[in-house]
Amino acid sequence: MRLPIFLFKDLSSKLVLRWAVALLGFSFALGAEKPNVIVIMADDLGYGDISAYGTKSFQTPNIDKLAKGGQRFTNGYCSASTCTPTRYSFLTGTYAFRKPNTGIAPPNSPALIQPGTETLPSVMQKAGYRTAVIGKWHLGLGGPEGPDWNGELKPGPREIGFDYNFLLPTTNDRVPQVFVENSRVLNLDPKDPLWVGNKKPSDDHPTGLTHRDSLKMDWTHGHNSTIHNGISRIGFYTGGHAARFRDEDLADEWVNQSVKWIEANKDEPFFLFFSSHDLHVPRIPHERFQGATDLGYRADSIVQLDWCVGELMKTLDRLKIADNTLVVFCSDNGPVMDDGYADEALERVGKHRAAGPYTGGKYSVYEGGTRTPFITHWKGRIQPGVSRQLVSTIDFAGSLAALTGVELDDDACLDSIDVMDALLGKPGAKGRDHLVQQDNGKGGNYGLRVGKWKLQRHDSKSARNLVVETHLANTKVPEYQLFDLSKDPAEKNDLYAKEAKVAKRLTKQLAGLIDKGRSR
Ligand code: NG6
Ligand code: CA
Repeated sequence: MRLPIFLFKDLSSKLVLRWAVALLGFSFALGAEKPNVIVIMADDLGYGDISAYGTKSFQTPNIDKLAKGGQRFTNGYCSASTCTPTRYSFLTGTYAFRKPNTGIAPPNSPALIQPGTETLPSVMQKAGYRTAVIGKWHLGLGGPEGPDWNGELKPGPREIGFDYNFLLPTTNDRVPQVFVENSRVLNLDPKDPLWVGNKKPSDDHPTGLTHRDSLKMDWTHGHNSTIHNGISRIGFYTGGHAARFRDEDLADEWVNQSVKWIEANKDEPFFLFFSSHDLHVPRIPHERFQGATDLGYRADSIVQLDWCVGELMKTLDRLKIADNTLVVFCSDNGPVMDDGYADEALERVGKHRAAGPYTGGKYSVYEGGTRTPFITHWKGRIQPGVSRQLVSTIDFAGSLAALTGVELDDDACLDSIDVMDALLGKPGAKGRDHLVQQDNGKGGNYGLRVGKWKLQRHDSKSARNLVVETHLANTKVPEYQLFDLSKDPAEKNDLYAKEAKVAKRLTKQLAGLIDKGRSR
């Protein structure tokens, strides 16, 4: 029996199509690589804060080793100069300024990333990875009414792509001092429920104001509410005593939990977001690191962070997975000296310049706010060297999707660019051609980096720009400024009027990038 010719034709073209798709998929999968990935994100670490980036005031041998054996970026950025917006865009691949309420999250903040959002970890899950976040979260927990501290803290990381989480909920200068493992507060005694709020729970509740003399580290601004471990914090809490940790033990806990999780997942591709709290305030390093430097607890916390990096790398070597693991080291925003506690960071800074050659730091859209240490390391795979390519923490979603063979939906990760080849240090590989920087997202302060040019835009008249070299200062700046970073890395010489053509082009480009709602 002969099939009618049109049916045969139809069948064959369908088959050919199917083979073509299968073949394509096969070659795509062949091209895909699935190394383990660890992103180590420091907190408030500036461009000049480690010896590999120039400080001579103390040593960071483990991070230096990472830099020496991998690519050390001199144009590596986080996307914002405070924590929450950088972390939001790191995980979602979308600039935080596109979303309302993504500034510094308060203790009772609801989850800022909604379930269903494509995220860096959900991309990795699609690629077949096991995923975890261990350390500081600061992206809110729970539904619109905020976290149910004594119940299930959902949505949280596990609803947006992480298989496992072991967290400090916000920052350690904010209440409460408890760990969240998956969706629950760890070691919580139901007979001693945890209450968290922004009003004093009773008249006799001790605070940093009423019991200032009892504090082991004094506050300088804010941070004068509930006291735990001799340190007063932002916000109030009662109960949950069995669940509370000591500030001194945080770094050890992150390392222990990470080593345990890596050991348990070493046989599958894994993605670990190691979210250090060092060197955020209150800077209370473990006793064995107190006095490690001559600069006080701020630099001692950097040495503690360096130890953490060393422990993670040792673990990879011990498990013989270092040559199959891409390690990234970065920061969530630039440096700050006095961020609310009297820890002598400024008094003992000496010749150390936390932001390196750059002006500004945390809270600022000067380069010091977002240009930070940025290192990629993959033993045997990334050739050691220094890269001048422009890369940002916002690019990991797009870059790792490309590496692992996951196709991003058009409406996902709206600003995450595939710069994987640059991250891997491939010769001739290009990074981004532009990058938008922001501060905390409330004031409308932006930076636009294009080649050697840097445009600043300050929508608010009272733009805050903290200059770390001297003291916390509110500097008044014009609405627009333009700098040539090749000649003026410190952004001192405003060329906005003199270079009118460039100024006009970049002003328009920045407005377009903000208004268009996406840049990918
Ligand atoms: C500020 C805090 C500062 C720090 C920052 C968040 C005061 C006076 N200042 O509001 O200490 O906690 O928020 O830092 O309370 S971040 O790195 O998490 O963005
Ligand atoms: Ca931070």
